[in-house]
Amino acid sequence: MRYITTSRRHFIKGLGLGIAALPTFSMGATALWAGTSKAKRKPNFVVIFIDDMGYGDIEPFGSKLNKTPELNRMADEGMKLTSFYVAAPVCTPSRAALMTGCYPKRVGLATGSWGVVLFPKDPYGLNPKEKTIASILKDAGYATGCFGKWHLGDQPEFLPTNYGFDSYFGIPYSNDMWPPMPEAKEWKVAPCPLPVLRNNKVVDIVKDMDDQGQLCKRFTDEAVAFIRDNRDRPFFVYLPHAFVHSPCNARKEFIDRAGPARDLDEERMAREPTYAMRQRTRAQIEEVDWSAGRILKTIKELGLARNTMVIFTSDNGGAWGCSNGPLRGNKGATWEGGMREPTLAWWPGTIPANSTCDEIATTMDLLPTFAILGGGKVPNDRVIDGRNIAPLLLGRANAKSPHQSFLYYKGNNLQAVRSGKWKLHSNAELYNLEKDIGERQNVAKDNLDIVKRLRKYLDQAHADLDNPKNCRPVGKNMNPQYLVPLERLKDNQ
Ligand SMILES: [Ca+2]
Repeated sequence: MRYITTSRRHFIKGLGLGIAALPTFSMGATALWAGTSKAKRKPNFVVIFIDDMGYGDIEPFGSKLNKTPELNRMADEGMKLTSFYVAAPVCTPSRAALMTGCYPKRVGLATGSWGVVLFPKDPYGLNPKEKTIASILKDAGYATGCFGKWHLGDQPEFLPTNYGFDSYFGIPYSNDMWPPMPEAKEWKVAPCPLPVLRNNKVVDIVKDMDDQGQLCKRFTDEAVAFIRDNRDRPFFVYLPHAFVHSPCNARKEFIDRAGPARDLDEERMAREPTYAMRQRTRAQIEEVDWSAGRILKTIKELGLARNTMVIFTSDNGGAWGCSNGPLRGNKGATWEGGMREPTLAWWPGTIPANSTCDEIATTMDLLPTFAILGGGKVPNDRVIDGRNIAPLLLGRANAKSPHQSFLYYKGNNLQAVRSGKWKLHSNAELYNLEKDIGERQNVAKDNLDIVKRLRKYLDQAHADLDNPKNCRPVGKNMNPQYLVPLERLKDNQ
């Protein structure tokens, strides 16, 4: 773990504790904040989850194309996590892992019923018997809200209010699952409308690209209102943006500001839509930067900054139009570019300012970490793959990753494992990520002992997660229906 020394000092000072007085986490991480003068109540948690944004898409992670001043400030005031992973390189399983603290295969949702993700009217959904971050925090007295793209099932029993969310406003699946997309013809579903829901009720339809461009603002407005309404009690806000997933559009001011890609003329952009996509993606990235800034500003205005942890990350690697920086591969791949995410953690006075953590951490860790910090109960009647990363986030001296190994699954297929700086692919390629973050030089033949050690992790994972007894069943609805009757499609076109 690498910290900037001055930040560490600032952190200790912020807690009002000397190094020797820092409690150990075996006492319970709650002791760390409960003992401080300003943090008598439970901390609030906010997770801003971007869709399809890549490792190199924001300035704190090296973007030279996109302007992200709000995220720059968030990084200055918080921690940059440079080895933070999602547990799948596409939407649905990645979200299942975040919500449950488990590998997607563990909860039966490594894929949709017939595709790599859930599609409209899919009979599968996250099993409502799963405990989620929201249900655990709700049981611990939190107000809980989800504002944005869900994508863990669109049947009524699979919507967010069944998993511990008091409030929901958003779209039930991806924003490209709508009639105008040519791919719709190839789906095993009718070209169905893209509905907007409030709790379990359809309240609007995303009809055109102008509507698409408003989604970031609408979800942000809802999240801000929820935070204001619940300022006097602990809250958990999950803000899974539909941006920057295709079809890409943003509000006009962001499109105008992005302009044509800097190194390309307009004629070429018109000729090659890839470049137009890049410009629109840039506008979207700059709008989610605005969104993050608005959330942080609201928290500061309400005087809650020293009592609120905000995590900013993405659900999988960058797709078309995005940048994965130095990483190899992109969305859908188990190369680093598919699963390592540009992640920031912010909690002024508690998470050390302007710090960087390169230890392995994952979205699965947020469930146990939030449960412990929020006085909730980590389920002990089932396997949870995530671990408490509060020691990393809070800057405990010499804190190490709680993961001996991290597994890279593509659907139900185990394709790689990382332990420390080493990553072994199932085809026996070995990379030293510390020296070779781009996975260019296979060093297996010079490190046979390392290959052997990591191979054991793969064998253990097969023995564990290939055994159905160690996995839980997916939720199923044997008579799935479209959320919006198809006749309404004509009314809205
Ligand atoms: Ca995604």
